[in-house]
Amino acid sequence: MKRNTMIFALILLITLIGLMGCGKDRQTLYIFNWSDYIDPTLISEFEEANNCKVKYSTFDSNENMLTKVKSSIQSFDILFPSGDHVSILNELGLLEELDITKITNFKNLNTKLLAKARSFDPENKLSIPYAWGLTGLMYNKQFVPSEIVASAGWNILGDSFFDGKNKITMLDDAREVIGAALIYSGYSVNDTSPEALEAAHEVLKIWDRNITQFDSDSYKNELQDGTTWLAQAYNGDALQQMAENPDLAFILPKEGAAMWMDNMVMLKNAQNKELAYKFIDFMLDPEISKRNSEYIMYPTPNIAAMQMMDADFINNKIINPDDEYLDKCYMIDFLDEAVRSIDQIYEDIKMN
Ligand code: N2P
Repeated sequence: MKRNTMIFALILLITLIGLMGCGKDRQTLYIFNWSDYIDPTLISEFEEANNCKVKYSTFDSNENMLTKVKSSIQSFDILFPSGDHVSILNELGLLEELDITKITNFKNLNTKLLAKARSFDPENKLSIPYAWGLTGLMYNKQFVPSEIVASAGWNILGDSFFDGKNKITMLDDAREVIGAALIYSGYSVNDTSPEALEAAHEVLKIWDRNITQFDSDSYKNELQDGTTWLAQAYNGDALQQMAENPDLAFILPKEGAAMWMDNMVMLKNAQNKELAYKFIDFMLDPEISKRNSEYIMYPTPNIAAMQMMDADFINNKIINPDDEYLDKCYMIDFLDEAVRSIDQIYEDIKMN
């Protein structure tokens, strides 16, 4: 064989081996997260750094996530449930107990928030706090006059200004909807006593006259074009929209708000546990976590990242309300069987 032919054959062989190897080594990580809840550039960076593929899917409520996870033939490696749903997934036996020694950046987490997380994950072994926030109201200033929103509380949802206009939406989430009515009625979002639920139910019947749909995603576009004027919304999602449209604004209702923490969990039947650990660790890197938080506009429980945040982020009262306001907020807790009465009221309101 001539020398050139031999070199060509050798290069061809090396390329073929390389291609075969690459195809075999390139694992896929399946992630299921809330919509608008990650900086997409981080996904490609992770893929490149780990020579892998990430199949990234999104959901718009814990309930939808749970239904998909329970029924899907396609399983996921990592999910991002809220605290109460960490408990629900665990009760169903679906969660992997994490080996924290594999998550070197775990040390960056705020110990106060880890303590809060113990209400749904008693040993901090099933879930890694990812972001937290509050649920309030977003509106379009072009359609809702300032006198209507001045010192607004949750009862703006029943304001006669909106009568017959069909311009209000609430989230498609039983805990959030009943939670808002509970807070307005002077109860905690976790109060399932008959008096509390009765009061919340009555309030919701009034609000419902103005509510056109229970929806956790399309309201974001609808607020831009005037299809919706006022919507129950998550604070960070609202800030993302407000950054694009100066007509949009957010209200932290005066009575207080529901609060939640979303978390990364690994499923017991995850196909790629090692890669899943790498992803969790990657997201906990202070620089990565800072970039992500700035993009999604939610505070991170990563204290090392928070310490590097710009003053604009830290001083933003929608992201970081004063302690005085936080004292009026209630973390949505796991309720076990008692959640059924909340679901029943929600179904009743949706049907009528
Ligand atoms: C992300 C909203 C997540 C907040 N778009 C609800 N836990």
